Amino acid sequence: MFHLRTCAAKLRPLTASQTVKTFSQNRPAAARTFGQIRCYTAPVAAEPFLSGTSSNYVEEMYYAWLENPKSVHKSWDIFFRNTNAGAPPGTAYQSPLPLSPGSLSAVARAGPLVEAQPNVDKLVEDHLAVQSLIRAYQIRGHHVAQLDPLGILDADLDSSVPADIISSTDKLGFYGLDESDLDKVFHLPTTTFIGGQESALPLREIIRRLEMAYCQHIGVEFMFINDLEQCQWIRQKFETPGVMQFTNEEKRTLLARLVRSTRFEEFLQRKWSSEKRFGLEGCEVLIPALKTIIDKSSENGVDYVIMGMPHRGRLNVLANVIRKELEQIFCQFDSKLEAADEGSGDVKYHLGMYHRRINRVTDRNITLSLVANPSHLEAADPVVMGKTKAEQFYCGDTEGKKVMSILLHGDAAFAGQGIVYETFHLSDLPSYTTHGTVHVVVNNQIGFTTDPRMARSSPYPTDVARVVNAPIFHVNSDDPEAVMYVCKVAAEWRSTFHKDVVVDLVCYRRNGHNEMDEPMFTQPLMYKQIRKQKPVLQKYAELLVSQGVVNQPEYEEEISKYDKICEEAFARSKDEKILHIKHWLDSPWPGFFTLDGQPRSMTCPSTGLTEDILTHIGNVASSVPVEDFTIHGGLSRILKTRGELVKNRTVDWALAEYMAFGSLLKEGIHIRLSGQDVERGTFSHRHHVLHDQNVDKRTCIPMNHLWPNQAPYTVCNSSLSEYGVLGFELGFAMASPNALVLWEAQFGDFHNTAQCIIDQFICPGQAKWVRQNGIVLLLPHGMEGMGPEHSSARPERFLQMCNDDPDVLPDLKEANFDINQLYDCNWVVVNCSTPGNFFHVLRRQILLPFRKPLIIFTPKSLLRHPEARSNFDEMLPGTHFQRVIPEDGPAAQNPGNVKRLLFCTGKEEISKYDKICEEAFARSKDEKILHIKHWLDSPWPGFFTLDGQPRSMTCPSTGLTEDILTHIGNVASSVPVEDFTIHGGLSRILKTRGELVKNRTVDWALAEYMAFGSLLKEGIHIRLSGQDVERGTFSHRHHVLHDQNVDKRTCIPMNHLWPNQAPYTVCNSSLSEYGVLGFELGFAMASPNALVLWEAQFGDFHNTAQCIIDQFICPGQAKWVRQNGIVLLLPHGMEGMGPEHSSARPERFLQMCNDDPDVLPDLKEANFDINQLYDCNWVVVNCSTPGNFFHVLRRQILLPFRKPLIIFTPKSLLRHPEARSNFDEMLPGTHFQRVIPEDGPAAQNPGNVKRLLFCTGKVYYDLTRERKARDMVEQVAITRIEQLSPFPFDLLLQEVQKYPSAELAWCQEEHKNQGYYDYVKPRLRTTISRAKPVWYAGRDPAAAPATGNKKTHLTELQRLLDTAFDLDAFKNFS
Ligand SMILES: Cc1ncc(C[n+]2csc(CCOP(=O)(O)OP(=O)(O)O)c2C)c(N)n1
Repeated sequence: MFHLRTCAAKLRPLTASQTVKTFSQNRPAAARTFGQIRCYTAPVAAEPFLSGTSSNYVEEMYYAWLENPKSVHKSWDIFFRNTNAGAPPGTAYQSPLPLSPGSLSAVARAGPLVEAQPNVDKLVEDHLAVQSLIRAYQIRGHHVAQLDPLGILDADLDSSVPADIISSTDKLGFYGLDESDLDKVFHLPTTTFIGGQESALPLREIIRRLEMAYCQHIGVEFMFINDLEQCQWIRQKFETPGVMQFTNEEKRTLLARLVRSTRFEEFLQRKWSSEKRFGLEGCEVLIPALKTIIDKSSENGVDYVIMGMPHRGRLNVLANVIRKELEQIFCQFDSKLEAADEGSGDVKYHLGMYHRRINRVTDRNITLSLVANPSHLEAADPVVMGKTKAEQFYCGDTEGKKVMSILLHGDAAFAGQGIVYETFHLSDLPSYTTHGTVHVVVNNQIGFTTDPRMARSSPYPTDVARVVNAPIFHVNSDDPEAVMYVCKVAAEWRSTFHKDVVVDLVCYRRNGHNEMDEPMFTQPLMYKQIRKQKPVLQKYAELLVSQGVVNQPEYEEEISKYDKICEEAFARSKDEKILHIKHWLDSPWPGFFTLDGQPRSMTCPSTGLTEDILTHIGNVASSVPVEDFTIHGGLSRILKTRGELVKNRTVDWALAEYMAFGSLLKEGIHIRLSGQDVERGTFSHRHHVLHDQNVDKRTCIPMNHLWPNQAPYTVCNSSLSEYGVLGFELGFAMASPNALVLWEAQFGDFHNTAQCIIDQFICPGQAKWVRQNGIVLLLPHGMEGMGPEHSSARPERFLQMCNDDPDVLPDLKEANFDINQLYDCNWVVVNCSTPGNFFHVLRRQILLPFRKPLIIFTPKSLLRHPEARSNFDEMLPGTHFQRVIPEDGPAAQNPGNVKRLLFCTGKEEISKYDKICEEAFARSKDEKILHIKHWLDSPWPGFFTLDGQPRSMTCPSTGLTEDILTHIGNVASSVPVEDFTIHGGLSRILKTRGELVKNRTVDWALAEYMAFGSLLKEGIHIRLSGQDVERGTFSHRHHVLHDQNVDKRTCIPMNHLWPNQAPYTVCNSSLSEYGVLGFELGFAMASPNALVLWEAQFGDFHNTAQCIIDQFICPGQAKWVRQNGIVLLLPHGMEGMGPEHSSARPERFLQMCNDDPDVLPDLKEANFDINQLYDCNWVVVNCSTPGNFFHVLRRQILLPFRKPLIIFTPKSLLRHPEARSNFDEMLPGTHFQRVIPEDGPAAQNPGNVKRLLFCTGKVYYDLTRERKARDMVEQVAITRIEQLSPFPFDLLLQEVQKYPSAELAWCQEEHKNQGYYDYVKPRLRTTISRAKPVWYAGRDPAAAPATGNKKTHLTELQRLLDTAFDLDAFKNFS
């Protein structure tokens, strides 16, 4: 879209003589009042005292009043106020008071009366019109600013010009003005600075200056800000004429920075042309932009900048902003680089950095830290904020003058991810504010393959920032000087107001999402334009050469100087043999470890305390340590009870926590406890903040009155965000090992809305990023009849993620066994049954010589349970945390008589609370039957029988006739509309598809096509939604074709399959998993006759929607009798992509299946397989062939009931030449194979088979390749489990029985505590009545889902294969 340029361009420029000397010229420089502009609307002529001759005088009065109401006589003030307030004609005037000296001076200033102006109303109206015109530009000027460097898009997604912006002279009519008014001079209101030294200008010039300020390459969005002073500040920065001037020196620095940014990407492209690097091309200006923000902030006193950023341009930022040595970066491209220390080696796009250096512009010290980040976009936002807050806290920077944060964002992620909003809402909370973050958006107007129109509903991607009144500066990134200017203003804004600000760099992405990706498939016209686009460096260099600021040889010299730096670093990088991940630490903890990074000891002192200390803390905890402070009567009673406990040398839960905290504070350890309602405690047991009942907002925190010179205690009720707040506290805990940072969930189950922080940072943080962290999670947990919503913190999930091996007994005699175990683990999980033990574990957390996250399941009823008390004796010096509390009753006296040893953890069985529940239950007995079905929100009329049963318990064949397969195949490989030009690369893809169809074969994409296409024929609506699903993340699907010649013309062949077919909806979603999965679940609720699928970009991203999975999809039917047939497609597989992209966490889905691993169902039951499906809570499959994928999709609809279906989908198999299925596998009579048995030579002579390997999914292809290479096709059989849950006991029993002499082994690529093993092993053992062991061949347990080091990945894979085919591998264990 090309905006109509506004009329000022057509108007004559203002000449010197036109700067008219007006009546107002002699007035003193405006003492601007910043008051709201009042509208002078009353018909003035109706006032009795107004006549032609006085109107000039009135006009003068009016102007004087506008500028300062006090400068005119009170009577005039009242008059203007009244008219302004809409007083009817004749009523605004009130008799003047006697003239005061002040008003006389106003009269005097009016000077001699000049020729009468007949129409004072018109004059006033025109002035008001001009005022609203100015205001219109201030509010809406950005909508017409030229922000898109490509000149074809609208940054605000709207091509229209607002009615009140003067895009042609006829639009003056909107204001009651016309062309003849253009040369009239208007007085300027106090709310504009366009006049500079002038206080009046001709209209023509007013419009021109407004255009210059608001409609060029900068679009300023700020008029929503409630604070007038801040608005004025911004207006002054952007409106003052000539404000955007740069010295030649500044221009040369800018050019040099652009050279570095541009040439760095070019260098990488030259050296590693087939490597992904998520280059910055199209937004090279980011580097000078960040440097400007840092320079300006440094000038204003900042000496520590903490940054968080996503993939785009990360390497460039590391190299040119943080100044990581180039060789350290270049060597990361060497896949053979070995890791010297622990850590995933997935360095390039994820690891952080910490660097202290001199800022060359300000000559001051500056420390820069880039926080390590996972692939989950925006997840690092709150972490950066938390770290910033901590650094501010530790250096006493209470106003954020020394430490600040900069967050970088992509446009799609900024708009899509809810965590952005949650983080903004922390920005002004007293215990969370970092006093302003500068946000920089790399707004390349695309998210992977998705257009902004499909990715957000707001005009700009930045609108989320408006909720906190942050100004937003949109800027065309092809104008480097404009960019520098807004960056300077942004930095000044932060240092002036200490509030967030957003710089929106409107740019483009020169290549595909990564350098391997073809963007023309989906954005043909945009990319045609991009191909023509001159790089910004070239443009700017030409400009400076033309201005004589530099000459061509100087420019070329600058380039070759930097190229040489790169080349030399490249040569040096070849010497780097070993990767020191520790060099990539974002938060070193100086002094905590030895110089070579080891703990200073491997012991932990006693965590006990002297009686004195316990008593002192207990006394403070049960008192009000300030004068004249009235607490609530109920609280007095609570404190009194506490006091009695202390007297009796006992503690309950709250007191135990008090003692732990209070004693650590004495030892100089800062404690920070944050979470929803933590100050009082969700269960009203804590009361760490006392509230004066008489004085509003007067509070007292006794914990801060414990000791002289104690460390401070921060306890803070948080906002209602788990994701944001847990991320923040994690960041806080990162900054120093000498603080105990705790996050408490309101109930434990709410942790899943922060699942991403747990999965991506807390659990694997050390393994991925060599970064220890001692954060503590307090998760209230316990089955107390509170229902599914409040009972469980899901301990199983935390335990499954522990990195220890269940099958390996460690050396129990090792010195310091317990401490070593702690040192080796990824996190510590505890569930205390006594307050004393809770006290000890909290103290141990700090007294340990290293840091590990600590997950504590905390009780609810035990908080008040009379037996859940500990004696001081359990907490005295010499005592410590008891990992196991042994039996100490009579059974322990006569252990020989004991018949059964019960193990348990946490809450004891019989509690007072249980009794309360029993009583309530007894009362509820009058209600005889609860018909939950009466509470159904979406009945599916006709789908079930009248009594809600399935209409059958069978499923027809899911096969199709050859005709149907061929027809769908043909459409899938063609363009079914006329005159439609597709991309050449896509033509080749479709041609290959056509050949597959001719050969009666399908690959993954075709199999999906056939499943969808055939269901559409049968009247089933299909809806596929998710990020970039139209093309497919792996560019394999291509369900939407894009005409290469006509903008936005698309074709969906799937909708051209059959006459009267059901419609197919395929839609790229916004970058929100939580929102979109929830939406699709809702869509699937409405009717059972639609196949609704949500695809994750990569399977691991499902955890930002964990709440939808945990609360709705998994237990929906059990909780709400509501079936749902939603399908989740989760790309999964270990392909050396690193920890961020490998795993969809199958173990988590399998762990949530409701079948019992120890119970063998009745295998002879009729329709066993269908009954199993009917009984399960969801179905989990991992197909190894396209044909089976086709069948399971069709089965989903042909089943007579609905269950959620979780499919782990492959990545490399999409193009694997062996991952093909023949039409024969899809013909009528065929069906989904829950198990695919061995069908090679081993199956011919099953008696000879020595080993039966079970596996699922892609690893099958690795196994068969290896088996062939080792010539073991006779000895080893491979059986694929395609439907993991419900577990195909029946078919697997047949398999095992077929190979009587075979050892059984489970093979998986995933780490041992992940994948399928924990689910499959006990069920396989149940199948065979535990007659044989089920061995394991695969990776060891781990905290992170994969290594990021290619070499390690391949070594691990080979080890897996070696174990699988070494027939002696398990000998030693038998
Ligand atoms: C939470 C999350 N969901 C999905 C993805 C997959 N993903 C990677 S990049 C990308 C597009 C990002 O677009 P944008 O934010 O505009 O940044 P750009 O790549 O254009 O710089 C997506 C969806 C992700 N990394 N994180």
